[in-house]
Amino acid sequence: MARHLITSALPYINGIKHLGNMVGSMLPADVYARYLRQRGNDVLYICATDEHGTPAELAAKEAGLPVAEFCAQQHDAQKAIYDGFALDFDHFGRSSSPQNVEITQTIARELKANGFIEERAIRQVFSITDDRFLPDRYIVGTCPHCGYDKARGDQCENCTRVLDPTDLIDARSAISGSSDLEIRDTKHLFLLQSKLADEVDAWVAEHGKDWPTLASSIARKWLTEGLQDRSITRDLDWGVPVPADTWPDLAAEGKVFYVWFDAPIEYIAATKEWADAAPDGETRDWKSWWYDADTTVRYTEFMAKDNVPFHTVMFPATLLGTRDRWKKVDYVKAFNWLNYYGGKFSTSQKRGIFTDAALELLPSDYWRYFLMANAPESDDTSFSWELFSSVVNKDLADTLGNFVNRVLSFSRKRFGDEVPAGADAGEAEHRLGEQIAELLTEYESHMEALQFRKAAHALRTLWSAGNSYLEEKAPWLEIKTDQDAAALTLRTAMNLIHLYSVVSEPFIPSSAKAMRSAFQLESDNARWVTAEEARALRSVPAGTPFAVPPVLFAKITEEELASYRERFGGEEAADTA
Ligand code: B3M
Ligand code: ZN
Repeated sequence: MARHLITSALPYINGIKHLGNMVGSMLPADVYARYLRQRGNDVLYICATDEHGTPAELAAKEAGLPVAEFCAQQHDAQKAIYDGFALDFDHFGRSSSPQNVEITQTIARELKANGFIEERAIRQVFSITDDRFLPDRYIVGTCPHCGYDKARGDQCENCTRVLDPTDLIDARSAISGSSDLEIRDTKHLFLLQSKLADEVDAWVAEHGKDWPTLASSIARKWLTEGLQDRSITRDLDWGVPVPADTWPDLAAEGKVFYVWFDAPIEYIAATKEWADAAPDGETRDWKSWWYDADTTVRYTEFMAKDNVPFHTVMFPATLLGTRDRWKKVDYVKAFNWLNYYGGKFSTSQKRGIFTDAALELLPSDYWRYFLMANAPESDDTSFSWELFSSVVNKDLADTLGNFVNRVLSFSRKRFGDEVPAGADAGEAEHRLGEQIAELLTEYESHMEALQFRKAAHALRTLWSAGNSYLEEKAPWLEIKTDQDAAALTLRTAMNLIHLYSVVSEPFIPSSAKAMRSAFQLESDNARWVTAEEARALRSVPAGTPFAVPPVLFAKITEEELASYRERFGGEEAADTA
């Protein structure tokens, strides 16, 4: 039994995420984790909210809440939505946890001991009015490059150039608006990435060979441009404190680690949170997943492309620099952008569909299937309500849902509420069995390769095969002349339904469960189907009681389509972007 560690990029705490975030990190990770579990692997799927940094402090301020309270509320709000999407995390933690404080500090100490963290004096902007330093987004002003007057201390949103707060013209505090600022000398910790560059390069050369091009090319690009030493502390109230035993001066000044330093470490810490939360009588060994686990655990990370540099270069540099036996990533599954009618989904401009609104509209399986079948894997893809409703109507309602309902209702009407026996399998059933076994192998190979669009396509082809079989056999005609022939067709089709219920689970878990529980089998679970079982189509024997589940997928009507377009904005919303 293989051990699989899976993480998805940690959603930032400052607000509800949109569907573009969902499809590039958590959803594919959940699909993959479910698939591997069904196949009997030992899987640990870990995620958490990313809670530190200036955006969290500023969002809390805007909400009028102390930052700790704001984060606690937002964590619960996000968690509830992910439950709604049926994301089956083994643990959904918080980067502000005591476990993360402990492990982040440990790693920082190790880096210092090995000469990879150094204290340096730098000049920073200090606000007299606010009585504090103004890092990153706490300072705004005019961009020296393009003249945009709301550029932030870390970056100009208009021309995208990376800035240093001291570059800004007419700088002012984002907190008070005060321009009573001065430059003060202060000390910060720097991670000496330049000293680790060769090692990271060698590590990427060895381990990045099998990553998707999107991930390896971004890693290469960063390495070619050269790894710079980076400041990894900030003057903020909220964050992992610099440990006083190692840096007493900086700790006394209240410095905390930079959010991108502690966020990836939370993957490890959240695993410890999971272990610490074990119910009585159960022991969970977090260390065996992360320590000395090079050959025993396969670690897969999911993220959108903007997060790739941090995961393929900076986090590995951090772990390599510890000279300790921390597990590093084996496979980086990176995604492009999902757009909204060709324009960007945007949290700040509230354009596109947010995860909470999506769930208010339709059950999670509709979204899960659509998003994965159109995942931005090889390129950016675009959401439109037209495409969404056509995929839902064709694939889910017509191809799968209708098949299930038609078969079960017809059989109940003609043969009662047990699976009918009928004739022995004939030529058509043997052909079908071969075809299903073959399609299943294809589906599995795409899942193993983490090719989700192709996997969704193969799944839909499996569903279609059932429809073709049914059309070919036409039990509604067979029944007029040969009851046994009709019963055989229906029993075979019911076995297909059961097979679908198992193999569709990664994509549409709630509907899959409804399909599976239509049959009252003695022992039933979602354990994966073997090729032999697929060929035989006999898992549900004659005489098994069954019920007809409520309609699995309702079609999206023209009126609904129009109302969604109206409410969320269609083309126009993107045009004005
Ligand atoms: N929170 C991504 C983001 O919000 C960031 C991911 C952290 S993963 C360690 O864009
Ligand atoms: Zn600019």
